[in-house]
Amino acid sequence: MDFNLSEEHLMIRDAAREFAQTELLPEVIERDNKQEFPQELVKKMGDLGFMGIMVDPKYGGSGMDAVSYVLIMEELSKIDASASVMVSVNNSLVCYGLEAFGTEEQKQKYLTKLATGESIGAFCLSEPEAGSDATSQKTTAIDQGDHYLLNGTKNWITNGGRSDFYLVIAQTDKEKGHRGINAFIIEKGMEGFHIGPKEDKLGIRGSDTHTLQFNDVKVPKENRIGDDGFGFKFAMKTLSGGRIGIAAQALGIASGAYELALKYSKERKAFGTEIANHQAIAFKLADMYTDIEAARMLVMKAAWDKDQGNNYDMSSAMAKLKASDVAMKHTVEAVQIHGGNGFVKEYHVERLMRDAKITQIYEGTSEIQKIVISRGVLRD
Ligand code: COS
Repeated sequence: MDFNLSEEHLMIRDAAREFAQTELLPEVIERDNKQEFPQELVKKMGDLGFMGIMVDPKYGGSGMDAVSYVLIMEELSKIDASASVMVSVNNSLVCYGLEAFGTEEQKQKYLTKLATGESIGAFCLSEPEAGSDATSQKTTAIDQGDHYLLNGTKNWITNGGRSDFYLVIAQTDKEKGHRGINAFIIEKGMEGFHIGPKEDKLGIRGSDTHTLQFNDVKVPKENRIGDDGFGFKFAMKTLSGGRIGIAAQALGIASGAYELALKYSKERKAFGTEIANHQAIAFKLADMYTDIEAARMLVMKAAWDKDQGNNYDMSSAMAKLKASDVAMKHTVEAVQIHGGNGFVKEYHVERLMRDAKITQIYEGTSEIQKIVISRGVLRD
């Protein structure tokens, strides 16, 4: 057992840290206020290889492992969770989904652009009445011989307005239940595909979240991913890796808030000394550090499982459950340590607290993670 990071991993982490400090930090508050994320920054992340971290270089990716992915996600998320969710969705839902299950033609046509950051992707599973209950898809894709006819609505789609390619889950044969669900690649601009208004959110406000509408969209047969009826398993397998990304995002939000609270507590004075010298604050820092380290172990274990080729359904669910709870709990504590300043935007911790909440919700709520974990425990 070796808990040390390799030289290569340390270099990757430092590159992500440098990028986050120099490129993301300067205008992160403005982006949160204005609810936008500029295209130049997406391009820069693409140039650094952050948009196709685990993709084979033959498809334009960086060919790194899942541990590297987690390290990059943590560093970006310490500063800007809106940037990191864009990276996470593109990498672990869209690129992974296409690389693992797409045809060679689909990889050449779509993955090569997504992995370099030339194009961005979105993953469309959630619906007004099917988020956690993912088998209850109301979006339909009816087989018309040489194409499918897609109709329905998808909600809370990350990268929804700015993506070029969308992986859309839809019900082809209702009689067959989850075995009648398919996944399709939809291109922006296809007739009948409409992008709805942007959501006004509590957190990750820089990230671009939309409702999408599909009205009689003709989807060519070759845009289906996998065999007929593979769509639900495609979504589940892809989300297992996505949960490692969101767990790493939560870890980054927590450790970013911790670092700010630690620094602040060594500078701010009260009762004649730095507040870190008061046990009330020192114990909070101790709890934060311990919980963050515990979350890091679970996140790294999930990434390691993926790199080893082990099943990571359980480990990714445990990592996301733990890291998102730690992020929520300790961003609140970071605000508390900052006192009145914690409530003010320029100190960053209030944004991290708002950003933390979504990590307990998207890519499977904490309650869904407990379903996955408890089923695993009871099966063993
Ligand atoms: N990998 C491969 N197959 C999987 C799988 C996985 N991780 N998880 C489930 N499946 C398969 C099952 O084996 C089953 O197939 P068979 O009937 O052929 O055996 C099928 O999928 C249905 O599984 P199950 O019966 O467990 O479905 P449930 O309706 O009980 O739902 C949960 C299972 C709750 C785990 C699933 O719906 C889920 O993860 N929901 C949350 C989805 C989500 O993350 N939404 C957020 C929006 S996306 S940002």
